[in-house]
Amino acid sequence: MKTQHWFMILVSSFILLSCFSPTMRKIADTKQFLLGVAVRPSDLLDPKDTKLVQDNFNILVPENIMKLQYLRPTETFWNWSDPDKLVQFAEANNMKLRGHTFVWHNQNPPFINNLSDKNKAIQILQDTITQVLTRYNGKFYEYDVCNEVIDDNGVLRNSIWMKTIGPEYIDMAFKTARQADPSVKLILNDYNNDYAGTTKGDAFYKLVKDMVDRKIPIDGVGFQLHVMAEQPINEQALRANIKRFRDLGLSVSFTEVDVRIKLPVTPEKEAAQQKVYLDLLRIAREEQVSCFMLWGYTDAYSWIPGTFAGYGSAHPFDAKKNPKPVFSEMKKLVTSFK
Ligand code: 9MR
Repeated sequence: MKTQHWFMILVSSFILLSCFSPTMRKIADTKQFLLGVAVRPSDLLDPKDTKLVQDNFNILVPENIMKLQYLRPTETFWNWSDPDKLVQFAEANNMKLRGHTFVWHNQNPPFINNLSDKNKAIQILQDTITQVLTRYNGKFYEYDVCNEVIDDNGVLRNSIWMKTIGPEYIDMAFKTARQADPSVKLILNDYNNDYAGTTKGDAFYKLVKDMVDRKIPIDGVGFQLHVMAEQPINEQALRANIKRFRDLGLSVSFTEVDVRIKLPVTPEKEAAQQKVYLDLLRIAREEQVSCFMLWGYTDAYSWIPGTFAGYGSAHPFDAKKNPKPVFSEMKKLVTSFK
C-alpha cells in the first residue's frame, strides 16, 4: 500500500479515537467525582466556551455574579437574571452548583459598605440570605455562607459586618441560611486555611470547632487553594487538616484551585505546576473531598496577572482555550481513580 494510504488510515483512526474517547465530564461522573469550575456569564453565552464547560465539568460556581455588588447593587434592586440563567444552565446540563458568596468584606455594594447601624446591618444580612435561598431553594449543593472571615494574622477580619454587627454575624448568617434552605450544605470558605500548624490554618480550625461545639449549623469548610507552582504541596499538613475537619463531622471542599507560575513559563515550571495540580486532585480523591473546583479554566480570563504581578499561566487551558498537557494528565489521573 502506498504511504499516503497508511497516512490516511492513521489520520482517520486518530479522528475516530478522539471522537469516542470519553470527556472529562463523563469520566468524572463515572467516578462519582465532583469536578467543577468558576464561570462567567460569557461561558454560558459563547458556544465554544459553553461546550468546553459541558464537556469537562459536573459542578459550577459563579465567579462574580452572585457577589452582592452584582446581585444586590442597591437595597431594593436585585439582579436575578444572570444567576437565573446559571441555575437553568446547570439544571439543563444536570450539573450541581456551589454558591459564592453572601458575607464577605469584598465586592459589596455601596449601601452595604456604608452601613453603620447594627440592626439595619443584621436586617440586610438576614434578608439577603433569605431572599437568595428562598428563590433557589434546593438548587445549590453547597453555599459559601461566609468568605474570608479570618485575616492574615489569624484574627477575625475587621469587615463591615464585623464592625456593624460584631463577631456574632457569622453565627447569624449560618442560622439564617439553614432556616431558609434546609438542604444546601453550608460552608465557611477561606484562603491559606489549608494547612494544619499555620497561624491562619489553626485559627480557622479553632473558629469552626467552636461553631460546631455550639451547634451552629455549619456543614463544611472550603479551602480555596490559590497556590504557586514553585511551592510543592505540603501533603502531610493538608491531609492532617482535612482529617481534623472530617473528625468534626464536616466536609472539606477545594473551592478555588489555580496554580500560578512565575513568568516566564519554562518546561521545568510547567512540570512543577503539573505536580501541584495532580497532588491536589489525588489528595482530594483519597481524602473524600466534597468537590474540586478550578477557579477558571482558561488563561484568557484569569484574575491572576492583575493581582500577582509577574505571575500567570495558572489554569489548565491556555489563552486560546486549548487544553494544556497538564489537563491531559489530570484526565488520566481521574480515569485511574478507583
Ligand atoms: O476571580 C474574581 C475576580 O474576577 C474579582 O475581580 C475578584 C475581586 O476580589 O474576586 C475574584 O475571586 C475571588 C473569590 O471571590 C474569593 N477568593 C479569592 C478570589 C480571587 O481573588
